[in-house]
Amino acid sequence: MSVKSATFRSDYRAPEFLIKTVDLTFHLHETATRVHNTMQITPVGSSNSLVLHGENLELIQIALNGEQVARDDVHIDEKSLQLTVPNEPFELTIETQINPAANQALEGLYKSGGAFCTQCEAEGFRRITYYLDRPDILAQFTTTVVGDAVRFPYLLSNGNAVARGNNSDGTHWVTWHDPHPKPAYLFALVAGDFDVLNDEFVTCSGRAVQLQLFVDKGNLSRAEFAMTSLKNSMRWDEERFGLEYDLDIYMVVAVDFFNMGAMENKGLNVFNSRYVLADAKTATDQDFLNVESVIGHEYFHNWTGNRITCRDWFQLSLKEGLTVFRDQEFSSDLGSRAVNRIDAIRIIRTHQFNEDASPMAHPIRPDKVVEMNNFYTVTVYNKGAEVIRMLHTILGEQGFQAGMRLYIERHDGQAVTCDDFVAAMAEANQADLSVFKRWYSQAGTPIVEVTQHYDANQQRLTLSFSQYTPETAGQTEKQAVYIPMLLSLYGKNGQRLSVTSASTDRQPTDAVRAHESGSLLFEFTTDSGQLIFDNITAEPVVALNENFGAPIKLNFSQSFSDQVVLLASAEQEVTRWEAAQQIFTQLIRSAVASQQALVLPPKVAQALQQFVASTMDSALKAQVLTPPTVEEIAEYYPRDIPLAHIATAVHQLRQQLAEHLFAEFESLWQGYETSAETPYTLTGSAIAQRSLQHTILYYLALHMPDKYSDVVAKYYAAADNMTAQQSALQTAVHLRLPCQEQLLRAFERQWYDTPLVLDKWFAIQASAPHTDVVEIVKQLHNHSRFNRDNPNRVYALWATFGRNVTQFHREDGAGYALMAEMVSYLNDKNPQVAARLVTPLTQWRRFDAKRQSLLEAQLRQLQKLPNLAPDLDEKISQSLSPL
Ligand code: B3K
Ligand code: ZN
Repeated sequence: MSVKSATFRSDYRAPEFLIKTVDLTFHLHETATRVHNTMQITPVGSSNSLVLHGENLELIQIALNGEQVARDDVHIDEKSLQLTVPNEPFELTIETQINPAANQALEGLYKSGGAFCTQCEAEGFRRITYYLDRPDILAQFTTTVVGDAVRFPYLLSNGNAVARGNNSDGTHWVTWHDPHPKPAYLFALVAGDFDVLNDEFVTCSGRAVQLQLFVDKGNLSRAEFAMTSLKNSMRWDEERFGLEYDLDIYMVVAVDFFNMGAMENKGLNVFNSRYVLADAKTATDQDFLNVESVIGHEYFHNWTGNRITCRDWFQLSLKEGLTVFRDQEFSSDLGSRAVNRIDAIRIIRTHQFNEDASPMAHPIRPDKVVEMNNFYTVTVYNKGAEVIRMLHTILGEQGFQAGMRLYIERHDGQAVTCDDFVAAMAEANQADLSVFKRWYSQAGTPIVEVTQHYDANQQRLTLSFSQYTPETAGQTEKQAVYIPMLLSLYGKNGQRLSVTSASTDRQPTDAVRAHESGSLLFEFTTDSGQLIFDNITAEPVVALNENFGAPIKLNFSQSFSDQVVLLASAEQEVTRWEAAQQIFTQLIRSAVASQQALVLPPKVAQALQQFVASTMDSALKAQVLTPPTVEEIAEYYPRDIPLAHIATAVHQLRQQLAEHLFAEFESLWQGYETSAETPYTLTGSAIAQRSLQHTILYYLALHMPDKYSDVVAKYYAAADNMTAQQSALQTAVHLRLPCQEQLLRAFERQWYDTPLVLDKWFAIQASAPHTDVVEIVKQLHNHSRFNRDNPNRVYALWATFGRNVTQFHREDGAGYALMAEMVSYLNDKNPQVAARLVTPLTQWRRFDAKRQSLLEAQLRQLQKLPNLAPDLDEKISQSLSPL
């Protein structure tokens, strides 16, 4: 059992000591790196006992104001170092030794291939040296890195390089100084041999910033897109948020061994290579868009995260929710706003709703944490971004930007809380956000019920709203939340009604206001309420929660005819897409309930045919033609998820779409085939066209596998880009087309030596809807190119398998046993990755009795592991604890 105990948000205490400056010297060595650390420390409380964090460190020596401290006067345990210090400013020097080569947790200083690199967020710096490793300690860092001149020509750290030199023993050194005081989690060091892409950005005030992108040798051409994205990010933050970069240099290093996407270390981002390396041959359109968004995200942290940081880790969403919102806006301003919004909605509906229904449910600002790494979640990040988006909806772009300006003016250079952020937003807008703040403290997905009543005599439409939030793990009492409900009224002919006012049962007038998006905004902040629209001459069609303005589940029964009106005519693309999703969801759920075959109603089929034949944007067509997944539908069932029935209904829906739209699909496909081969470009319209083309090929092959197998194989063979290759392979494998083996072999041969691409090959097979996937995953695990110690490989094969709900939850429990074995292995090596993989096991209470007992047995077994890491311990205990 692990020794780590929970910490609570309410236990926050201001620090008793501040660290003004820290001077670090690293003598790099694979297994014995020496870290020399000199801190200027100022006591600010009355304590003369200093406790520093430290883990996996070997203390070499310690000196206070230049005098050695005797070992007996220092108390060291597994997590800390304590000594008695004077009640006035002092200098503390600590030398420690660490073993980067043995560090497989990839936290602290570790080796990625031949290079040294660091990851310090959340609490990795304490694995480098003894320190006050908490985000409210802001210090100025000066870092000297000493290393072999041949193997490590580049020695990098935060800030500006201020001195360098060579030693007679074949080593060289560089000293870096970062003028911006920062918390230790933003510290970074990289040493290695790279190819470098150099560029420059001139800021709005005319300062030239040197840009450098470091990649493994031979990968330079795959770094161009990331560099362009970086410059776009810098320009966008100036234009949309008025925020300018603040150092003379910005560096990004791509490494192959990395637990997550990337890290916003000040002036020296470290990236998982999958979010840097991209060219048409090896990256899909989605990969390119991901590179753009992660490059943007880390860059935007420079203001929302680095200049203004978190007071404590419970406030993580202060920087993450806000920065995800900013990167979403960046991608939307540069690309398709509707597709970006749809992607974000799908993430919330599948993954965040799932987390809300899990034993690890937590508010976007958690109250209790055992292992902080467990809280880099879709709730903190993506629901956090939805909460920021709701503020944006309520305050409008101008009001939101006024709030941002006040927030930055007030808190630049500080470590602050979510409350501070909301206070700035409220004050800049003279708004009362006290009810709104419940979004920060309350976990769970609110359910909003709406009924529509039309009185023809009075020409009056009444919409009745009520809301409640089902209880979540550890939080039973719930209050009404502040829901900015965007809505529109349409005539049955598809004309939007120009309604601008409504009354309620409480307020007489102005219960709604015109919103800048074109919809009406109803601020629904109580348990129940009514909206009354007068002078409505005929029963209208109502579009509710447009743009998914609030992250809620909506219960609103609407006829197919009304939904078809919205699909065909709504002014906002997201509203059209949503209408189709609602139709599909309703069809799937009724088929599950009745256990009868799903049949597409003729009027729906007809509306979809017209939609596909219309001049609507291809990307939106592709989105409309992509119904909810089994995972998304499963979130409608709190208990006894009828997995097999959902899977059947989802499959039948796809078959029905393939059948009813076959003629439209065939003619579109013929158009693609006869149009001249166009070389790959990454424009919005080319991306959109490919997404529709690939969706259509899937449906054609679903409907006529034998005929279209050859078409898929030919399309694969002719492809000049990874988007086409990947999609053809996925269609072949997921539909088990006759060409499947041939394509799998061709892909494997072609990309055998390109791990990031071969990851797609692993993932496609692990996500297939076939009953032998468990066995296939087992085999692939032993593939000569699989490496269980590289997080990217593990995510591609194992995390993908864990998300394949129908096959992971195969009735015999074989998936559970396999996953548990992998989790046990990773427990000793990389607990962060282990904790990610254990997630699908922890939701055992939501399944039938048989699966429950199989899942529970695996969890109990894992709980007995010797040296169970706190990451796993927290999730497993949470999952097994009585309700
Ligand atoms: N801030 C980092 C995430 C750190 C995760 C630590 N386990 C990346 C990001 O959100 O930008
Ligand atoms: Zn972030």
